[in-house]
Amino acid sequence: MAVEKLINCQQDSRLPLTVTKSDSKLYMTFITFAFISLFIGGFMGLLQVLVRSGHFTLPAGIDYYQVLTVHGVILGLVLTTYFIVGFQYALMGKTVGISDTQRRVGWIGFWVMTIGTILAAITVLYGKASVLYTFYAPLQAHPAFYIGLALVIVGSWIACFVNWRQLYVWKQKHPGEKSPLLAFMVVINMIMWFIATLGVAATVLLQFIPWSLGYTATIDVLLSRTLFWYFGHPLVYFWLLPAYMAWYAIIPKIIGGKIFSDSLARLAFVLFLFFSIPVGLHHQLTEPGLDTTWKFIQTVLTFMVVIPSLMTAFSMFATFEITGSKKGYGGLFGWLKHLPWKDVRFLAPFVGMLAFIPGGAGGLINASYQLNSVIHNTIWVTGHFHLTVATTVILTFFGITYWLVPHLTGRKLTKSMNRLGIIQTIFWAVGMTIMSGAMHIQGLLGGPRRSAYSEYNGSEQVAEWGAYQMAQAIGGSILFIAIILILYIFIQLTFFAPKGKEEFPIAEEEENAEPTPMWLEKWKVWVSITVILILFAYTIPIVVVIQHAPPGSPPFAWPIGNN
Ligand code: HAS
Repeated sequence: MAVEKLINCQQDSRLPLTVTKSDSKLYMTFITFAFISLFIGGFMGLLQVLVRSGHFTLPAGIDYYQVLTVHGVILGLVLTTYFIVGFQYALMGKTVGISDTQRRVGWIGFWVMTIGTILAAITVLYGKASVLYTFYAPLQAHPAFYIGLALVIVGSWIACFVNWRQLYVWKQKHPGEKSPLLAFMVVINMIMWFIATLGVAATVLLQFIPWSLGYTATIDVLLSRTLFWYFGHPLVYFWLLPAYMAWYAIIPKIIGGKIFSDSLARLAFVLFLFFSIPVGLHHQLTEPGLDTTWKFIQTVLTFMVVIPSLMTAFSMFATFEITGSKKGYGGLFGWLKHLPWKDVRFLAPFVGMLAFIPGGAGGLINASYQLNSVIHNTIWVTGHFHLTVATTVILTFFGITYWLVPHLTGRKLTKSMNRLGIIQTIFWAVGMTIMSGAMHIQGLLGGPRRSAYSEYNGSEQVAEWGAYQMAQAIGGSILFIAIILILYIFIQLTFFAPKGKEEFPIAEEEENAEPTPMWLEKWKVWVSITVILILFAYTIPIVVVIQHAPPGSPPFAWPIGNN
């Protein structure tokens, strides 16, 4: 049995490693880029809700869809990817270390991503790529938009390779030891990201770029959308998993507790790897040309990916309850009293957790095949993802910012900044409750998404939409105030807060915790199962789509076939 277990090395014997100035510079550059994106994207969001209220017209002939594209691309793709890569580098650096070469390669990744982002941004700003963040064909953008996106993906792959290498080098030096939990989680997230982005890279390189360059006259729309959603759903877990890293391994330390179960946390992440990808058809349930059997199979797989989130909820409740009872708080809800409500490092992620209860429930509704026909393409879906990514994930990212940024800049989170952070969290929660709630209701009344002109269907319900659109404008304006607040806090923590030492809180396991089983580190097995599941869920649907490609639109263009 002993062979079956890894040495259950307590993390405090080797953690945390120190972060050098050069390390901080790399991590902070990614995070700063994310906050600049938040300002630009958030401002576009404000313009959108104002336009949709019907009481505001965009000045100087600016196009609504241009604004919507900037909002989606810069918040959904740029902010998230930069923050996640920067945060994950910090986690890896702190737990397994980063070498000079790895840091240098990390910088190459940054510049590749940034050149790509600038290229894509220029096309959008010139009005040559108003195709939204999903860039559905047959909407066509300037080739530089797709080339820019491809570079962002390649840059993020460089980060994948660096993170994998970091753990590999550590493993060589620590034979027989289990990898630190946070490093394990980062590596899983990056494996998932790499496999997922192969789909979007395929459609961009083989379909969109040749088509936008004029090598082909048409494009196979269904194939492009299927490849996009092969990537699009794991994209949302790429956002979620770094938040879960903080919930599992950082929040327990902040509340004065221990990790509930190292094994459970790892198992949840392995399940995310398996089930995040073979589920993309649940975004295409209303789409003709895809067989209903395969849609149903992917619906079932979608419900499998709910399980690791339920495990996470269980784990969080257990952490709170055990920590509370150790501090002497008894009774069914006594644990609630011990939580550090006045510590914004805890409060912001906790509000994110609360938002994920309705956010996750909404996801289950979306995924329920028949119910999807009620909400698909309505603004309900926009409400759903503002609760999940724009509340659960982003509030956790803010919670991380409150300690990570001062830790990296050698400053302190002062009492006044902490208080301002609490106000920021409240503004965010209130603004989002109003905006997202109104979006959900208007969606149920049939209000469309992705559209500035919501009066088109002429039904009786349209009259009811006005109030909800106004509520969205109010909620969105409160959110914009919250964005200004977090930017102010970020600037303070980066440049002006008093010098000092801020903790990098990494939780430990219980002293008498059961050793984590050896099999949880069987990387080759996990990747093989993931690939088998993907091949099972996608081979036949994609073969059928290619076989039935419309005349004159080859599935893949140059160099495979040029019409
Ligand atoms: Fe989703 C559409 C299904 C989760 C984001 N989703 C979207 C889109 C985005 C998005 C961006 O099946 C729009 C894409 C587009 O532009 O078209 N989603 C799901 C399901 C889940 C889910 C089943 N989504 C997310 C997450 C996102 C995200 C996470 C971002 C981060 N989603 C869909 C479907 C569509 C969709 C369809 C397509 C709709 C259509 O027709 O277009 C699940 O992963 C949800 C599982 C979550 C739970 C909740 C667990 C709760 C926890 C909190 C515990 C709280 C604690 C605190 C501990 C089961 C972990 C408690 C304390 C107390 C005191 C109470």
